[in-house]
Amino acid sequence: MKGSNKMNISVNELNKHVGEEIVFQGFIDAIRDKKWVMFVILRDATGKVQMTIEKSEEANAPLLEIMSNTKVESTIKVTGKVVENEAVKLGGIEIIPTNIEITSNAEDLPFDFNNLDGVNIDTRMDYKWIDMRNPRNTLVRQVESCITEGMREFLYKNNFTEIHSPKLIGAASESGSDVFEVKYFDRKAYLAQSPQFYKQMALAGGLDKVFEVGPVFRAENSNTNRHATEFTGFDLEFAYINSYEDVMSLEEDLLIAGLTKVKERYGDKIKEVFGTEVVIPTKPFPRIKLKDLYQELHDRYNFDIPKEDVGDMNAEAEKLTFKLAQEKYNSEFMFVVDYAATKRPFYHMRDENGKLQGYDLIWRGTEITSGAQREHRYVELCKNAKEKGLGKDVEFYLQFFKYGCPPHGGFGIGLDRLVMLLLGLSGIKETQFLFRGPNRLNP
Ligand code: AMO
Repeated sequence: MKGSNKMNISVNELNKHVGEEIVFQGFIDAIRDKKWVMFVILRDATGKVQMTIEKSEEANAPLLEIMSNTKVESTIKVTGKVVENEAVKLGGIEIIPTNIEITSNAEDLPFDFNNLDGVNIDTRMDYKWIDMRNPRNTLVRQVESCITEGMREFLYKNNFTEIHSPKLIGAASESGSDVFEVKYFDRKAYLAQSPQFYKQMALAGGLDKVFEVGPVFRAENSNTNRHATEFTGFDLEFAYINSYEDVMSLEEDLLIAGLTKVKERYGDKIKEVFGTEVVIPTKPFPRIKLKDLYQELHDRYNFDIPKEDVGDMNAEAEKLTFKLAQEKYNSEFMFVVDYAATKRPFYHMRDENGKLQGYDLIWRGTEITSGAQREHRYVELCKNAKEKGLGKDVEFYLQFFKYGCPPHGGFGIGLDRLVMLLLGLSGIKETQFLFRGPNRLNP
């Protein structure tokens, strides 16, 4: 049976079409076959609606026949009338069909996506497209899209230009240790660990504010709840700054813009589904020097940073930093500054005393950003690179600073981590559209 060629109406638009004949397409969510009537719950990305087929109506016999031979999660095209009915729990409306076409047949599902408790996370990832049908997971994708939209909007408004840098590169982009090597015809190429060098190159090219949202690859063999081998970086860089304070200030505004958008659109739903409050921070976020942070963590929580991490943070320190941020500053965010230059990349600027002009931002116990003023002076940059023992690999990058390059700075946010923390999810596997880790390359 072929249905109408009218435009499809989605669930959230149906109430505008009461009394009209419409076409609806979606999944079959549930079939409740009663003595006198068959209720079919239909679902699309915007919600659920009831389709009601009266058994006493002779004309409905072929429709009932089709539905009796169809399993839930098959997809359907329905032509029918939208009718108001107070007794219907789903929005007080129902569709009375005149034509039904099954557009694809579903087999029995490997698990009940409506009840994911107890379903192994690996099984869920194996069948991600089924796992995603749980409305919780739809919301994760919507929130990720929404925060990206909010942050993008903010940057466009502030005259940033979006760029797209290559992910296949001829030399390791940040450091050689955690880079994926790929065969590139008869030579080697690498997957970009960050758009770092290219966003800076754009500034040397005369664009003064750039950003990129794109894939970042890290060959880190770590199985933590916040590491992936491929994630989405939200990176930006801008020129003519006075210090890394300008960079932190811009990041504050950017996050406030993104979080405000999410709260406006999904705040209530996030609270209902995840039990998490979207808190809009106020400027300025607290800042703390690493040395003072160590002291506070020692005095308050009896925590001392292990020897090998001195000059840097570790996971435990990040957790306690959140506690401190809440207790002392009534903030969920904390900027940590004054990292040891030896622990940070060579492209971060140091002042005349060798003090690093960079920072990390910790949110809800996890690092979400690294940022800095960059060393834009060719001679100093070459010196920093040499000190780190970086030779040939960064030669091409150093060239960007040889022919004039404005003072600048920027940062990179891990978008997956941002969404994970925003929703209070237990890990990055739950958060990413398709997780990539040391043991996962599929689907
Ligand atoms: P960094 O290496 O700190 O800095 O990365 C920036 C942010 O990316 C996120 N992140 C990760 N997320 C998931 N899985 C991983 N394996 C992973 N590694 C990092 C974190 C981190 O804060 N070029 C600099 C940024 C800059 O200075 O502009 C950089 O890449 O949230």
